Amino acid sequence: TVCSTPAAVDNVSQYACQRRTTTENHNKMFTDALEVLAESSEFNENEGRCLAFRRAASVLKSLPSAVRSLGATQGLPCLGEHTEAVIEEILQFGRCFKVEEIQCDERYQALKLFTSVFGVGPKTAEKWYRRGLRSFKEILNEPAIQLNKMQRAGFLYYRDISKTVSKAEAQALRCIIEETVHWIMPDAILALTGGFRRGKEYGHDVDFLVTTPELGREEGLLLHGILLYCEHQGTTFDATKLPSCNFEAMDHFEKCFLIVRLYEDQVEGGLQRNPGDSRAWRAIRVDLVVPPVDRYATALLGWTGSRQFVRDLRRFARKERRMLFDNHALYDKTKKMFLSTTTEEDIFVHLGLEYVEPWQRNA
Ligand code: 8DG
Ligand code: MN
Ligand code: MN
Repeated sequence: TVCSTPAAVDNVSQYACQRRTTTENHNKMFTDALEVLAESSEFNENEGRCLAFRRAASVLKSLPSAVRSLGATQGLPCLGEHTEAVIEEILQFGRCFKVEEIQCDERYQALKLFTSVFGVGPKTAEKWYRRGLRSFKEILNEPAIQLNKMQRAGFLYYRDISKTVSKAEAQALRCIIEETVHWIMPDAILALTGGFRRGKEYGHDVDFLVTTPELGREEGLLLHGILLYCEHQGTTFDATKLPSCNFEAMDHFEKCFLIVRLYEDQVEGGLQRNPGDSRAWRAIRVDLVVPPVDRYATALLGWTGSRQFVRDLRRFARKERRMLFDNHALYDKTKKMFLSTTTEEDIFVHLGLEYVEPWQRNA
């Protein structure tokens, strides 16, 4: 045989929630390519293909070493023939021609650029592309285009928020938000979630969960003083409507999609700045979610991500356990009852899964 499968690669689960995936990706060359293919499928509204490429990339991210031959991928789940072909091509030529073709494609480039603006999703991006628009300048100079409040802020702070956020910047924001939240409510609980909770060094935003020890007091918990922009969504959560027929990705908790100002002297080691920018501050994207305390664990698991990890946790619950899991609750369809979830560990125990630490959820 050309290559035997290393022992550590045996029995890789098809579910990301049964794999341990750190931030150390030994197969970035392959996963970057697969993510371009996934994104392109998404732009073409081919959800099945998009998911297949994302699953394949996620499996490769979990491997303890780099794939050096096609034989090494033998027995791995979720690698379809398209993915195999991509891996083979990269192994042979160091690049994938299909990926390069996509990256040169005018439509892909435009949709990627447009969706990089805060408040612009694939639908809006497609609409602008169909109108013949190709650049920000063309969009901003087109009188017929009505930007909403979120998109206007997205363009206004584009330079800053399209740049990564460092761990030090996230930490500084945590202190500021903590101080503000505690000033309003001294016993409030604040948790850093998202990529930074998973141990990532850089992120595209900073995600927080806020709640109060006493149920109900979290209602209307508002922030003042540091907000440049606030896309506020009041709670639409209704416990009597659970379990919802389709346990969804989006949740009903009160939340804010923010852009906040962070000052130079608030960050240890200073700000990440654009060249030539001498301002004493930068704008940063922050997500703030306020679940009631009895939903804290499910919300924390959902908002810690990664997206792929949580997606597979839901799929595992549904397919393997006849349970429904989302940001609000864990429901057992066989017993027809909600399961008590005080901590993340409880959720893993109910699902019969080994606990996976946040830093191992980078699927
Ligand atoms: P990054 O910001 O460093 O790029 O990575 P991330 O922190 O993992 O991604 P994110 O886009 O900030 O999302 C963090 C988690 O929040 C992710 O698992 C998805 C989850 N999430 C929900 N509901 C919602 C929602 O309504 N909007 C967004 N943007 N994310 C949500 O559970
Ligand atoms: Mn994030
Ligand atoms: Mn976020």
